[in-house]
Amino acid sequence: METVQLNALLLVGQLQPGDVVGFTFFTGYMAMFAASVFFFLERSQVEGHWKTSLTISGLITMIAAVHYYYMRDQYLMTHQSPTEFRYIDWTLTVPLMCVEFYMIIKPFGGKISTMWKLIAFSVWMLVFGYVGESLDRSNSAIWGAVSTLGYLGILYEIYLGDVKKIAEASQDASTLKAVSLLRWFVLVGWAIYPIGYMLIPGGLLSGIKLNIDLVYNVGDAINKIGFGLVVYSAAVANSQAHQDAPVQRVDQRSREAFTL
Ligand SMILES: *C/C=C(C)/C=C/C=C(C)/C=C/C1=C(C)CCCC1(C)C
Repeated sequence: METVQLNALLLVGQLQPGDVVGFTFFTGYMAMFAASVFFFLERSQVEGHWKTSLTISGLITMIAAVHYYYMRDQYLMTHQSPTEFRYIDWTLTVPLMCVEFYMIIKPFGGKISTMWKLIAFSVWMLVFGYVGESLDRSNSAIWGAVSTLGYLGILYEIYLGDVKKIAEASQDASTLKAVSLLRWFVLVGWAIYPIGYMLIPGGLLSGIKLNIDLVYNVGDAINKIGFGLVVYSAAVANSQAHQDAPVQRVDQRSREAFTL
């Protein structure tokens, strides 16, 4: 018992040479942390509702940073997947990404019910994913299929449903660009997760020698930081467009004054 405790103590924070997965837990932690500081500080550079969008981007990476801190230690001690922390993190951050979509379309008539639909689909996706990955691993394929229905629901909403319709009706260049880029993250970036999930023994890709945490860690870095950066660049572009507008008006007025 004592040796177990001592070993546990010694292993905390110890990264062994060649531990690629452990490496990505450290990198992931630091990158999420740095991204949060960036998003929070940049709030002052943008206008109006974009401030809230940047706050949410910062919260997403901050929540992830805290969970990476715990996941990293658990992984180093046990060399097992920290599945519980992983799903707690996703349960908080994925709905916040749905809120980001809502925040972007809200000024153009986006409805709160659209946000709740997206959140409901994401909770469905994650609850059944967790059942398959932790509680009933021998049936992971079935639970994975059920979970995928939630993922498809999100894709439907953003590619064909409310989010698409309102973004198109907005005729606002930076909103359209942000929505179409964020959609790509959900279609391509989020597809990394079911691929990782299929590495579970008995899954479609279980024959492939690839660590599931490596896949999830790479997915998280792309999707949480990349997603936040897209929101950030839309925020900057939109705020600059707004700042330029009054300047042009003043210019015109002074030109008129001059000609009079
Ligand atoms: C920051 C974390 C993100 C964006 C996590 C996203 C997670 C998913 C899109 C997970 C999807 C899954 C399926 C579609 C089926 C198999 C089970 C999951 C939960 C891995």
